[in-house]
Amino acid sequence: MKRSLLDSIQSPGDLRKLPREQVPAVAEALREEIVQRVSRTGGHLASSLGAVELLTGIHYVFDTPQDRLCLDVGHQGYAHKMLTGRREEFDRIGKADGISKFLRRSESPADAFGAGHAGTSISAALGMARAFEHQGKDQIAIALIGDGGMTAGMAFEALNHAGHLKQKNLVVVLNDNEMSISPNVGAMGSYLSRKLSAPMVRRMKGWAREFLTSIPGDMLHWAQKAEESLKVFFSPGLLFEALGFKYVGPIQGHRMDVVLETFENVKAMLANGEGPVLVHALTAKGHGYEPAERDPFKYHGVGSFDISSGAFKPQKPGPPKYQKVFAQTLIRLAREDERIVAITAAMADGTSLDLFEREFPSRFYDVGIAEQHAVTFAAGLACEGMKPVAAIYSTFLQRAYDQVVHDVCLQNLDVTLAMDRAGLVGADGATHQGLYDIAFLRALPNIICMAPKDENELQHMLRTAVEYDGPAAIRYPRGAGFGVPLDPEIKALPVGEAELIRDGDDAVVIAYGTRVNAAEEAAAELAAEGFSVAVLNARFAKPLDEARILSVAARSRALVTVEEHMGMGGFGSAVLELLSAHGVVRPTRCLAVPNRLVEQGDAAAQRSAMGLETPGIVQALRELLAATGGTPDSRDQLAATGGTPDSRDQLAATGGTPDSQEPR
Ligand SMILES: Cc1ncc(C[n+]2csc(CCOP(=O)(O)OP(=O)(O)O)c2C)c(N)n1
Repeated sequence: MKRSLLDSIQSPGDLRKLPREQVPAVAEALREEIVQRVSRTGGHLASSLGAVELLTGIHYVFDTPQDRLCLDVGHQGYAHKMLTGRREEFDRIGKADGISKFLRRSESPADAFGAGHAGTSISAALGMARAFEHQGKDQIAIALIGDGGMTAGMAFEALNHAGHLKQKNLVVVLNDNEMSISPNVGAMGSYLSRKLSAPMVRRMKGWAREFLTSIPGDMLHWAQKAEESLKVFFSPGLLFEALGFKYVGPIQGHRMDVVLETFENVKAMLANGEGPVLVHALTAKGHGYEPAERDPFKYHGVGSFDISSGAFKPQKPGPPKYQKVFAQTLIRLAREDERIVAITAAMADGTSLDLFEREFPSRFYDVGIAEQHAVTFAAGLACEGMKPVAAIYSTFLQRAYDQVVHDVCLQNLDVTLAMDRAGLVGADGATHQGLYDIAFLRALPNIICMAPKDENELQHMLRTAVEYDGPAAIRYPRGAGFGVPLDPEIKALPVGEAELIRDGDDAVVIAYGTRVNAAEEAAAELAAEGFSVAVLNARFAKPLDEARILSVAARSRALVTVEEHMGMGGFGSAVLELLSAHGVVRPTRCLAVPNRLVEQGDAAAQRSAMGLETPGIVQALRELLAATGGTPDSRDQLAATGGTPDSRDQLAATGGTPDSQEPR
């Protein structure tokens, strides 16, 4: 790579050694390098280009990392990463052992706060600012948040609190590009809109100021009132000032000179005890790279692309994505039932609900980055007889847990939660893993939880969920399905009924969701060795098909469960709880994600390493079968533990029968 001005910058301290006149060139070099690097690796292009000057300005003016910088989401932070010693590591961004696409405290001391989910930066920065005050330290905390992030309720909770505390060492920089991933939603966005803050407003404020200085003293009071009124009517800062912030802006966020001057003024304001301060910067997503500027939505998160044309590498045609099957199914169901409405929290494209919006614009809601509101809004709709389907990534639903508990499940409301990106998410890493939802949902009253084995079953599950009169959750993964044919007729499945895919009595694999396919392959492999292994597609983690599970377990020597979820509290745990409640003891292996932080990496490789693919299941079965007798037909160990393949005694003693159909 050719020599760059950035070569001399390994830390913000190095940046601050440069004369002020050179800072615009640093911003330019960063922009060029972001385009270069992301064109090879993929990543968050448009957001990062839009924040180059703001990040450069913050690091130049403030004493980072002593002054703490908290980035909201962290996806806009590539310039920050490059200015803090991680430039050479970009080739492994999002890859196993590489740098994160978001922020991790463990990655750099410059990442003051870990991030990946939106709306957290102001709360975290306020906590830090407060800690400095407790500790008598003279440090500043800065939050950089987008107008999308600002639609998160948490951001307002933090602003409200910061204003109340009159937090003098806190700066919030609002990076306002009028975009979330897609165009931002809501009154807040329009309120901040540059149309309101147009030059006319500034001119009027200027006239007011001139007027103030030209009038005699006794009229000053009235004139000040007049200026206040102007602000009231025209300034987008009114809200922030009402919340107790000094509002600075709107400034042009791509004019490096303006950005530097503004931050210097803000620093002086803080020194003068005038904090907290909110800087409102107007920016353009994708700024400086024409294709991204023209279509910032398309270039929000990209794969590799050709810099000169902006063209992406053509994708190999493959099976349809779960997301598309989900949206197309919902469209079909909505054609039949006008009570169905669809809700997304700023992920219309990611969930494919943009397809639904096209056909049913008035029955589609993008609520902004507001998962909590999305769930309770759905609850309200359900109270009045609508059938809301909220498609929320598994990881983002975590934020709305109490809303799921208190507003949906406790009241037994007819809400469908479509949990997208359930399971391992690959390059997005730890903050985005969908690995906890079975555990956090199955404990709740009234809700039913299901996971399809493939994209065809997803269709049927969606109908099942929508027709079920109560809360229903479906988890399905990111990306392409298996390419199975889609049944033309979409049928509701019997709630709580598993599907016996393959019978056998040496062992049984009970698989949940997309692991069913691997379980089938494993059973086939063992069949070639003379073992007969049953495969049960559980379909439901709640209610479990208790009768069927107890029946297959009772006639097997060994049992394996498999799921793409944390082992603790997951589907396997549910099966073990059932077996133990009925005294059915079988050597069991629960194949699941181990209870540790799962970082970014190739999802398929991670699955293999965790034993969740066919070889892992085969190995678990072999080990269990060897430990319970070894030969295909030996049942001795089973007999020794009190069970026989055909004995139903234990079950009968506990009131269950293998074929009983309840509870469903
Ligand atoms: C709680 C949560 N919900 C959804 C997302 C997905 N998401 C990532 S970036 C983004 C848009 C952020 O918009 P904004 O803050 O304006 O930043 P910009 O990309 O416009 O710079 C969304 C919705 C998330 N990270 N966290």
